[in-house]
Amino acid sequence: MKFFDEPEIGELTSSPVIKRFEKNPVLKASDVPYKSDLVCNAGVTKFNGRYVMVFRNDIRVDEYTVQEGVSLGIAFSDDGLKWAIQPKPCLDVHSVGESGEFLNTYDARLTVIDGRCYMTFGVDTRHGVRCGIAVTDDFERFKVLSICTPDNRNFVLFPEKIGGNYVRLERPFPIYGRPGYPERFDIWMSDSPDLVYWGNPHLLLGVEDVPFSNQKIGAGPPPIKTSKGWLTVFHASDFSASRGRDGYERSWKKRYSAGVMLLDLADPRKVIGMSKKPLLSPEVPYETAGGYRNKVVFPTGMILEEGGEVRIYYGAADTYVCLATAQLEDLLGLCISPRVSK
Ligand code: BMA
Repeated sequence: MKFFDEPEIGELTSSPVIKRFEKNPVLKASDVPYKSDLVCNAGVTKFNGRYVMVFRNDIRVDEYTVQEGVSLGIAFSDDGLKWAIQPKPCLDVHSVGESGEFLNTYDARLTVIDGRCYMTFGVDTRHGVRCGIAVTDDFERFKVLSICTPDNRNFVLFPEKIGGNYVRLERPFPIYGRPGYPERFDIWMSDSPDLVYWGNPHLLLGVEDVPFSNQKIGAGPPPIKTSKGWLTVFHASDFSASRGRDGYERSWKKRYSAGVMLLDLADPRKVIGMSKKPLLSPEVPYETAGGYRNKVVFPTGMILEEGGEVRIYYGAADTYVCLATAQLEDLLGLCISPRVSK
C-alpha cells in the first residue's frame, strides 16, 4: 500500500463572509517582554469584563528548528485588539507534573463555565502527547484537574454542561489503527461528570466528511451557543507531496485551513450542518510567507460580541496571533444553507 494516496485538494480560498482585521497581527513575538521568537494559537475569552488571551510562545533554535510551546504567555485587553502582555508566562510546565516528564505546553483554549475559567492545553511528555484541563479564577493560580493518556490533543470544552455533563471535543492520534495513512485523525467528543473522568467517546466528524482536508482535522475554539445550534469552528489540514520547504523547516508539505459546522443544541453529537468550503484558508502574506510554517491558519479563540459580530482569533504561519471577524448570521448561513451544507 502506498503510504499516502489521497487526492490532492488544490486551490482553496476563504469564505467571502470572513473579514481579516486590518491591523493584523494582533500579537507578535517582538511584543513579548521575555524570550520569544514566535507566538501563535491563543485561547481567548472574556472574563470579568476584560478579554484574556493565553498564547503559545516558541523559541527558534536554529535555521530550521523551533522549540514549540516553551511557555504559555498571558495577555489582557479592554477591547480584544490591543493587548497588555503580562511580564511572566502562566502555568509553568514543571508545575504540571514530575520534573523531566513534561516537556512543554501549548495551544490553550479558554472556556468560561459557571463563572470559572477553564483552560485546556497540549502537553508533550516523554511518553507521548497528552492534553490537560486546568481551572483558574485569577490567571495566576491554575489548578490542573486532569491530563489524559497519550496520544490525544486539541481538547475544547463546551461553555455549559449538556445533559448534566461537561462535554469536550478532542482529537486522538490513532497510528496503528489507520494503516496507510501517516496522520489521518478525526474529531471526537466525550463527556464527564467532573472534568476528571471522561467517557462515552463518540466520533463527531471524520476527515472523509471534510472536502478541503485529505489528512487530519481537529477542534478549534470553544463552540458558541446560538438559537440554531452550537457554532463550531475546526482546523483541517491537507497534504501535498509536491510541496517542499515552506518556512523554516526543511520540509513542510501541509496547509491548514478552518471549517465551520453546527451541532445540535440538545445533542451536540449530531452535526446538523457544515460548510463544504473552508471558512478561512491561508491567503495573505502573514499567513503564507516569512513564518515558521507557512500556509497555516489555526483558530483557537472565538467570541460572540453584542450586535452579532463573531471574532475568531487564529495562529498564522505558527508565527503570529491574528484576528478575523464575521457576522453570526452569515456563519450560520454557511452551515445550514442547502447549497453548501451536508
Ligand atoms: C498542529 C499543531 C499546531 C500547529 C499546527 C501547524 O499539528 O502542532 O500547534 O499550529 O500543527 O503547524
